[in-house]
Amino acid sequence: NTTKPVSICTWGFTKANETAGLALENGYNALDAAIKGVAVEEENVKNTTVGKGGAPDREGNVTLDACVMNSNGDAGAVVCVENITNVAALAKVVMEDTPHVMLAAKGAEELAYEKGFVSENLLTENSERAYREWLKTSEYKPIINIENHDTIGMLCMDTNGDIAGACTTSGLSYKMRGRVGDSPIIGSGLFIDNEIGGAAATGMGEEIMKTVGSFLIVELMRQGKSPQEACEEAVQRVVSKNSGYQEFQVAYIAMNKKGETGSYCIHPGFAMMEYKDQKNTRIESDSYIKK
Ligand code: SD4
Repeated sequence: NTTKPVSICTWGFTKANETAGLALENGYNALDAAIKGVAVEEENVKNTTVGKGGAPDREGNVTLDACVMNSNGDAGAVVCVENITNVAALAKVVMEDTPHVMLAAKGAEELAYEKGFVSENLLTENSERAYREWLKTSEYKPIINIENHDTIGMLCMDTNGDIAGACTTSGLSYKMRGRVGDSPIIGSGLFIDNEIGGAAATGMGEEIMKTVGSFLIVELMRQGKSPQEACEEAVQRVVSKNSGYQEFQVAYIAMNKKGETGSYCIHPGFAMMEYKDQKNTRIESDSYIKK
């Protein structure tokens, strides 16, 4: 008994998730709906962790990371890309129009222009002001705490019951130049296996990568765990491998082939959006550390 279509995403991105949900209702396939959904946040200059308006690295450059995965198991990713807002759509171009899975920096940017993407200044006045403020102390604390992150990972199941997803971010604020987190790494920030389901992550990318979190969740669902149980076990894995877990946030969302969903995180404060039965609902996530 499968509910479809379904869309879920990290954080309270009401409009992004609704956009994806409505696109699915209108017959979009799962990947195109997810890309359309996350584009809402890529274009939202108030979101300082995704796309245009994203916080720069510690030298003042906004560099974006994204990946997509479709229901055939094809994947595309771009890392450390400047001047392009819709990097999830660019990741799809890498997947479809090149023989590769991942392109970095200038090479990805050049491909974007070749395909008609426009160059934009991603550093908004507000993020430049915040950056200048940060420069006064230049305290390099590459720690994702509970509030200062808003990466969007999205999982969609279309009316055919096929699952795909997208994940897009500007990464850690004031990161080292060239630093890439989990979000564009297939298996870490996102993983889809259309026979089983999908998962996506947000939070401290280094910890998510070291435990290959999204792949782990899909494999746990393959073994029979529910999306909720699988997210819990993946958070448990991070916690058991790093005794410093009190200091950073990691959060996961997951969906299986029945359209069942789950989410879990280390610290209270994480939520996901779920579009199901034509309703778009915010679901507060349970956490390893209780309030
Ligand atoms: C990263 N996981 O680059 C991302 C950061 C994030 O909301 O999720 N921010 O490590």
